[in-house]
Amino acid sequence: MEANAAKRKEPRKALRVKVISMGNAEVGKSCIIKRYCEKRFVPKYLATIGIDYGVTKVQIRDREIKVNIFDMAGHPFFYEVRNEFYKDTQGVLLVYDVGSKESFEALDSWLAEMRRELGPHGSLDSVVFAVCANKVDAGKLRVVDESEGRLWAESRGFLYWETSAQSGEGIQEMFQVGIVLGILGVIPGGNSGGCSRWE
Ligand SMILES: Nc1nc2c(ncn2[C@@H]2O[C@H](COP(=O)(O)OP(=O)(O)OP(=O)(O)O)[C@@H](O)[C@H]2O)c(=O)[nH]1
Ligand SMILES: [Mg+2]
Repeated sequence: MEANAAKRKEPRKALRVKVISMGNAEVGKSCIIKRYCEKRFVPKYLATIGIDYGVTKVQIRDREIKVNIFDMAGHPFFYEVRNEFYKDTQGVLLVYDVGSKESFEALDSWLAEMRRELGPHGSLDSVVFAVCANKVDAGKLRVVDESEGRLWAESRGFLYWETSAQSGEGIQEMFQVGIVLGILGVIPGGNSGGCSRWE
């Protein structure tokens, strides 16, 4: 009886999840993360050098989730730095710029890079991918339309979101509903006290 009472009083351990960002340089990965974590937008381009790391907390019912975000540089030059960070990833922001066909066509090579780094024993099956069609605010400059992006994502079993780090469109939903709830759905033990693989 007493042991049970003590157990009930113990604060529940925060669940930790690991999320990475992937996509060509300048598509807006860092701005999406900044918009979500700091609710602001920086118009000036500041290329990520290697990797940026940050952690943000999300409350899902009575449970605190610590979302550890590794924001990767998209420039090919940083390949050697990026490849260390793919393992144990649970959620991926896979970002392209709707004004750049090249960034959309590069999505497959980003998946290939991740697959290659995880090696023959790694698997993408339990990873949650949120494809972000970013910069939807840019209006007439758009060259990749929604149906094309959505088809690419859904044919691979990925979630698709139209986002703008500038206006904030889609960002909150993509993170909360797409990434965090998506990950909790695939973690063994879910949000009922099981530990993330990363702990
Ligand atoms: N109009 C518009 N511009 C954006 C949006 N998101 C990002 N940008 C701009 O695009 C440029 C690149 O943004 P970043 O977030 O630094 O791009 P990144 O993908 O992190 O680039 P790397 O770190 O080099 O891989 C910056 O000038 C941003 O202000 C958006 O939703 N709309
Ligand atoms: Mg960046």
